[in-house]
Amino acid sequence: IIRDARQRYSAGVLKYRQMGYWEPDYVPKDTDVVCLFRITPQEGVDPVEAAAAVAGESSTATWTVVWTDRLTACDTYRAKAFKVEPVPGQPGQVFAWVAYDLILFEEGSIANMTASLIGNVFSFKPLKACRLEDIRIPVAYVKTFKGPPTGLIVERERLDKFGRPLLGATTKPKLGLSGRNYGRVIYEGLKGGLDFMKDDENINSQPFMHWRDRFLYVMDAVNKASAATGEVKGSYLNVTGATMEDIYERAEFAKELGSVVIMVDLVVGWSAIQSVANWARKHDMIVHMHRAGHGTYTRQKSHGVSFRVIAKWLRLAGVDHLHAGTAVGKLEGDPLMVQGYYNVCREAYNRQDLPRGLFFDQDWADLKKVMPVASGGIHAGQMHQLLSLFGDDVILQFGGGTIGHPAGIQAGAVANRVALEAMVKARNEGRDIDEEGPEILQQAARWCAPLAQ
Ligand code: CAP
Ligand code: MG
Repeated sequence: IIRDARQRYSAGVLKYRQMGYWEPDYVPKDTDVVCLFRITPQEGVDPVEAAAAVAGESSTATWTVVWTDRLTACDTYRAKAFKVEPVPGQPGQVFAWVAYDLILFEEGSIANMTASLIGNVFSFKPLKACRLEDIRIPVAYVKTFKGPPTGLIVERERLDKFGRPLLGATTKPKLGLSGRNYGRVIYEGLKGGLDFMKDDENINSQPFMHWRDRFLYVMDAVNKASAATGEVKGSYLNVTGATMEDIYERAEFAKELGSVVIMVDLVVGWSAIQSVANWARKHDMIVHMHRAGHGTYTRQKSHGVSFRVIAKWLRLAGVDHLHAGTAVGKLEGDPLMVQGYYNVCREAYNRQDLPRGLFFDQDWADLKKVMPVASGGIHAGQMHQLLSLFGDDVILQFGGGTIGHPAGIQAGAVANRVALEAMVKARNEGRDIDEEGPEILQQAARWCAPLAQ
C-alpha cells in the first residue's frame, strides 16, 4: 500500500494543475501576497505540477478534488502558481512564483499567514525539498500590522545617540554566573563605553541565577554606569519563559526597575512575539529579538525558509532590534545576502535587488524600522569592515570580543568604543576605511592602550 501511494505521488499522478492551481497568464494584483519558492521536485515529477501542488497545499487544496470546493468562491480562494523557472546553476531546482488573494489571511496575524504558507508543503511527498525564498506583502496587508513598538528613529531619540552604530556585548559565559558576578560584567561593559549589554539566548531562570536576581543586579549596574558616564545605557533583559504569564511577569518587573529594553527569543513563537510587541507598545519599551533557533530552518540553501522572509515577518510582528548576521564573524553569512537582510529591516521601500537576494519590491507603508544587530564572533579589529558593510544604523555586539579582552571587561569595552569612534571620524573626514581601516586602528591604538592590546 505504501509503495503504491508513494508511486502515485512521486510519479506525477498529481492533479493540482488540473484542479486550477497553475495559471500561467495570471498577473498578481496589488493586493496579493506573492511568494517565491525554490522547489526540488522528486524524480519524475513535472516542475509545473510541483509548483501547482505548492500553491494548492498552501491555500485551499487537499490531494484530490472534494465536493465542497463548489460551495466556496474557489476561483478566488485558490492560490495561483503563475511562473516556473529553472534555478541558474542548480540542476533539478526551480523557482516557482505563487500568488495568494488577501482574503485567505487574517488581518495582523503572522501565525495565520505562516500556517498557510509554510504549513504543509515542506513535508509534501512530491517534493524532495522546498524553500520559501522571498515574499511580497501587499501594502493593504502591511497596514494591518503594528510593526516595531519603538522603531529605529525613536530609539535613537530616547537614547540620545546619533551618527554612529550602537555598541553592545553579550554577557559570557552564557550560563553559570551568579547574579552579583553577572551584574559586575554589565557594569564594566557599560562603564567602558558600550551602549548596551545583553543576556544570552539561553539565560532564563536557572538554579544558579533566578531571573529576579538577574534583573536586580543588571539594573543596579545599568543605573550606576549611566550615572558614571552621563549616557543613557541599557541591558537587554531576556524575558523568555515557559508561558505567556511568565513572560509578562518578567517584562513587568523590567519595567518596574526602569529598564528601557527587554529581550525575547524567536523560539517563543509568533503569537507570543506579537503579544510581547503589544505589551511593549503600551509601556514604551524597546524589544530586542534574538533569533535563537533560526538556523534549523534558514541555513540549508534548498530547504526551509530564508532569513529574509523571517526578517519581514518579524518587522510586521513588531520587534525593534533583530540579529541579522555579520558576514565577518563566527557564524555563516555571505556579505551581500546579509546586507539584503539589513535592508529588509531598515529601508522604507525595498527595491528588487537580486545580488542581495531581494526578489520583490516591498513597500513598507511607513511601518517603523528595525535596528539590525551584528553579533557572533566579531571584535574591534574588524571595525572598518563592519562599518563599511552596514553603515550607522546597526548595533555591533562583541561578546567574546569585549569580555575576552586581555586587560579585562572594561578595557574590552574601551577598545571597542575607541575603535568605533576613530573609524566613524575617519569615514566622516572622507578617508577610505576599506583601504585604510587597519592603519586607522593602528593610529588610534597609539593613544589607547586597550585598543593596542
Ligand atoms: C554572540 C552570541 C549570539 C550570536 C547569535 C553567541 O556571542 O551571544 O548568540 O550572535 O547569532 O552566543 O554566540 P559572541 P546571530 O559575541 O561572543 O560571539 O547574531 O547570528 O543570531
Ligand atoms: Mg548567544
